[in-house]
Amino acid sequence: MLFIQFTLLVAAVSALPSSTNLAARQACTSPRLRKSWSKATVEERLAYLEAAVCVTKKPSRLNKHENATLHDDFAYTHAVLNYDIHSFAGFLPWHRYFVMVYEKALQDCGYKGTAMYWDWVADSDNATLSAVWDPVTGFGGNGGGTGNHGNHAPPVQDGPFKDHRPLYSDTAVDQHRLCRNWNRGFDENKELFGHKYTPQVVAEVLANSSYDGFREQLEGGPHASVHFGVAVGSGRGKIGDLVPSSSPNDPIFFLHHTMVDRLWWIWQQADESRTNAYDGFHRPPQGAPDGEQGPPVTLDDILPMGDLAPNGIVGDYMDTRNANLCYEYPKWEYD
Ligand SMILES: [Cu+2]
Repeated sequence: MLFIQFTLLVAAVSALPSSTNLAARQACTSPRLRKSWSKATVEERLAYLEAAVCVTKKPSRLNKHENATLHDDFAYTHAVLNYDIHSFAGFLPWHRYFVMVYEKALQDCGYKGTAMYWDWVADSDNATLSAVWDPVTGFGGNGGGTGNHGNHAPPVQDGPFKDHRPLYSDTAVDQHRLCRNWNRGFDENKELFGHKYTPQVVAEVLANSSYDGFREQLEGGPHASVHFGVAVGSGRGKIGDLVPSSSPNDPIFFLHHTMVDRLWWIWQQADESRTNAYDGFHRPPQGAPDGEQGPPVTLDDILPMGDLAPNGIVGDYMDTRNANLCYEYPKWEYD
């Protein structure tokens, strides 16, 4: 009898999130609409860029290195956690939280808007022509110029980040100019691998009925293709900033991941039961034999954020209408 009572108590306790953030799970009253960069006004874009430049000049919170800025903290945090935040279910909620931490950093720099996304599905026909690459109302274009850039791809030549000097490559101190190395679409490829994220391809990814099936195809397909399309020019040159684990070095990272987040939101919107749909397995410890997997994921899992921000809990980052997120996106619009 005693044993049964104890079991019931344990069951009741474990039904609650392990470290409840009940305030976070209150619904917000008026969610904000996150916009596509190409549909924002010029004033909105310039306000975003001004704040993004401000983040590259603000002092570090982590204080790992005397030259580090707040922007470097984002790259470092992502790099140091690389193994724990990619290639499993936690990829989507972790990056949702990470974009939110960045959105707050922009707002601390006086920005009044929300995160915006690069709609690479709409731009997939020739992503090099996207509004995001504009030298004045965007993030500047491809790397270029002459000279020796060591291990790095050619530096970005124009736009508000042409003087941005990321401190890290992966987790190593290696200050360099922001660099990109666009895939120019030779052979069977479209520019920036756009054939990997057309409306048709992405609609197929969205057709997955299981959370982790959807996550795996989105992460390995369109998400990865954008990283590689911007940074590795068909593997024939040196690697730009958007590919190593320090990929937040390139401020376009946050617009890319806001688009990834939007696609997850669109997938969740298709059925009410998907708001809290979360399944799959943790990764095994690093170096474990091939084929091994970690324990099943749960909504109580921790989203580690290093010293950049408090750790989160997956369950707090599932519903974008929770008070701690409080945003929504335009729906699927490519048919
Ligand atoms: Cu990532």
